[in-house]
Amino acid sequence: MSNFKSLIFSLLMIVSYLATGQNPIIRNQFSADPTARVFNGKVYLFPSHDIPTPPEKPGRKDWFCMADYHVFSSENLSDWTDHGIIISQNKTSWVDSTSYSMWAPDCIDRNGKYYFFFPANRKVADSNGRKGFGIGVAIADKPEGPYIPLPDPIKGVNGIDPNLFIDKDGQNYLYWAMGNIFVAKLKDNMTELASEPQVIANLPQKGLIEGPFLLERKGIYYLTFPHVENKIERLEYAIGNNPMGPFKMAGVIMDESPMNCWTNHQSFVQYNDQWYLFYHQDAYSPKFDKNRSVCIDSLFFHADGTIQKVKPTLRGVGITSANNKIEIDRFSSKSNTGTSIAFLDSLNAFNGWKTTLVTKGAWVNYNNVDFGNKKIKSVEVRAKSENNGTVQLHLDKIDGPVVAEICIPKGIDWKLIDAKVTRVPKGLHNLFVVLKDTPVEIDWVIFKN
Ligand code: FUB
Repeated sequence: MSNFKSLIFSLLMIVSYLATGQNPIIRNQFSADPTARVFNGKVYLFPSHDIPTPPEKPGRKDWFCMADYHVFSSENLSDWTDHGIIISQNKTSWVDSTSYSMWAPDCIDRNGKYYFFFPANRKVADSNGRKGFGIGVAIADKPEGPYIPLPDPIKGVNGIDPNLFIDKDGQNYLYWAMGNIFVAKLKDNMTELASEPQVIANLPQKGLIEGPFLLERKGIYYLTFPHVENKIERLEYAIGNNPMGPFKMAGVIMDESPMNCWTNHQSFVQYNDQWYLFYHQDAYSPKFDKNRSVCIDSLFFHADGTIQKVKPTLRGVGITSANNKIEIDRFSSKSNTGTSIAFLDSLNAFNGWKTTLVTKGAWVNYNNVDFGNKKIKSVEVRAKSENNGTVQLHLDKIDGPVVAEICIPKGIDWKLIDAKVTRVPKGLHNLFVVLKDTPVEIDWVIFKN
């Protein structure tokens, strides 16, 4: 293949990659610190890109390691397109290209341009003799890029985790962290401060070191951030009536990670009339929490404007087409006993998980499967069973109508098994997979017309 052809081929491979549904939403790489934004009717995701530490990285090997940023987009919050690398430490002149320090970014549109803000370690000290973290800006005409980084980081800003907010009166604000949470106004060129940085007061004095994200709803300004109240971070917020504060602590948005991931990092979007919380966990790397993965769940407000606590789910958000692989290990609910979830391949977590139904009557439920309006004729299951196990597929309720019964022939290898489907009503249904007899392992389920 010529170089040109191979370049086009690689680009197509990146652009056509779809990470289908459920949590985590990005399934071909680690992703963290998600900032989600709605641009041109689509949701764009600007996360950090965690990688396993390469041998050439100087310093700590058990620390965050990030060399570049990707951008992703989705119209349905289930299928995510990876648009590839937009900024990297090797191609940004002010960044120390050996630092692997491309931490939490943000992006915002202003006057027809897209401004991508990202922290990284400076190559040389600034005019005050400071090396450490600076915050750079890269500019594009489209959310997917290409982004052109400015040659220098923003003057007067030392810190991490930039977050942008444009108020209704058109004033731009930049938030960031460095021991405290800082805010300053930004000029209309989005690249220079328009006011002296000020520390946001009245926030927790201990354990608040990073991750500001400001949102406004119905005249209330919500300053959200991760905070260590106990041992690891949880998501909290404070409210005020001005983007620069004062703010008053208002509550917890998400408790500490059940997987014990030390960090969390949040952003919020309203899309098609629903609010969503983007956050991260360490689902693909439970033993090393510096390799994280972005998740989404729905977010709701109480009538008084306070935020309802969000419980992280595996199912996440969005509708799954019955004609796509339904990964039932990302279940919405399950029986109290008799089920277990494990990696398919402990050496490659990105291959995903399997569900084991162990005891008769054990079940998992996967919500919001769209069966469309064409007749469903059959179902295919990737499964195995050491003793001819059988599962039944029910719709809508655990004791709802049985639409298929699938016998998995005895064997130790994964098999694709087809079964006939009867009477599937059109449209959206919840799917229940119930074990009829002896144990089975299931990778996915897919329906066919
Ligand atoms: O990803 C590196 C750092 O971890 C981020 O900048 C923080 O917000 C925390 O998630």
